[in-house]
Amino acid sequence: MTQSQTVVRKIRATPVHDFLTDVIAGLGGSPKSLPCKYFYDAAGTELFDRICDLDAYYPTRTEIGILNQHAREMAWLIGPRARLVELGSGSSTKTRILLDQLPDLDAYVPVDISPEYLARATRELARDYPGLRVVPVVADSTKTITLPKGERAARTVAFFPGSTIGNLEPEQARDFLHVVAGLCQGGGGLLIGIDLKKDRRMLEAAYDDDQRVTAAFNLNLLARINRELDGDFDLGAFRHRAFYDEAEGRIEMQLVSLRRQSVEVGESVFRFDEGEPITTEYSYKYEVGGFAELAKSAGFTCVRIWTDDRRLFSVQYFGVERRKKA
Ligand code: AVJ
Repeated sequence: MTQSQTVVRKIRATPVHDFLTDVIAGLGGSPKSLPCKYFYDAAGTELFDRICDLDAYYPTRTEIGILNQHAREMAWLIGPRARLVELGSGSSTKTRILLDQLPDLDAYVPVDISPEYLARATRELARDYPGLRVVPVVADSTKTITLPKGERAARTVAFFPGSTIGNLEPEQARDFLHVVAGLCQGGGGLLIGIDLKKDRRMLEAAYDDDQRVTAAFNLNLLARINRELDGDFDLGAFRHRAFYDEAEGRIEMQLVSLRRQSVEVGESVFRFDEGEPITTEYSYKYEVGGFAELAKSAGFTCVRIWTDDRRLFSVQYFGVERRKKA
């Protein structure tokens, strides 16, 4: 294989999670919960793309604005012959802004939980960036990340846009960052998008839009359980709720049972009281410096922080010391 060829590795269809096991554990718990990673089937992915286009959902366009404005500086920090590993790559839209400034990348390694999404993004990138080596990896990047060997690369830089790290509780986020620091040790780095704390009204409007797209996105989780796990959720008997928990610094999304009811999922039965919530997602918001502190505690050094004029969102670049701290 030469560097100038576009190489698209075959995507392995290894199961990355056990949906049924996680649903039974989550609905059997008290309080009830479901992991947010299961939002992203084909229907959920489409709904998420619509969320990103909503006026009320400021993170996507704000982050894209920051990337557009500072892409050259970001590319300079990423440096020559780097291997760019994107965690939760989705459609790779934001990556293109960086790729346009990185003609000498060693490889682009998109890591995503959805094989379908990954296959499409890889095809489209291969078409638009001839000469770019694209090495897709199907994985739940918040669990274990096993990367192909990258001995040709001068360094590994992780790209984690979208404030997706906000789904993790700060302690899990730190553990995750520590793993990423391990991947990027030896002069690499991390370019990460972080949503910022702000006015409650603006936050809540972003997660409870009046076009009800986020509500449909949330409820699709129950529809997906019905489709894939032989569930009998009555979608009309649950309501989307999203609120900012200021003490915890996070948006919490729930599906609230509108009545006392029982729901079957495969062989299991779950009882709900009227008003009982299922927590479906946390989305943590950070202070600019607060996140940098968290990253430092995971072994990173803060190099550069960019924000928009209104300080709604930030993109942060961290380096990793040559020798990883324990
Ligand atoms: C993809 C996790 C960054 O938390 O803002 C959007 C997901 N949920 N609207 C977020 C989401 C509801 C999103 N992340």
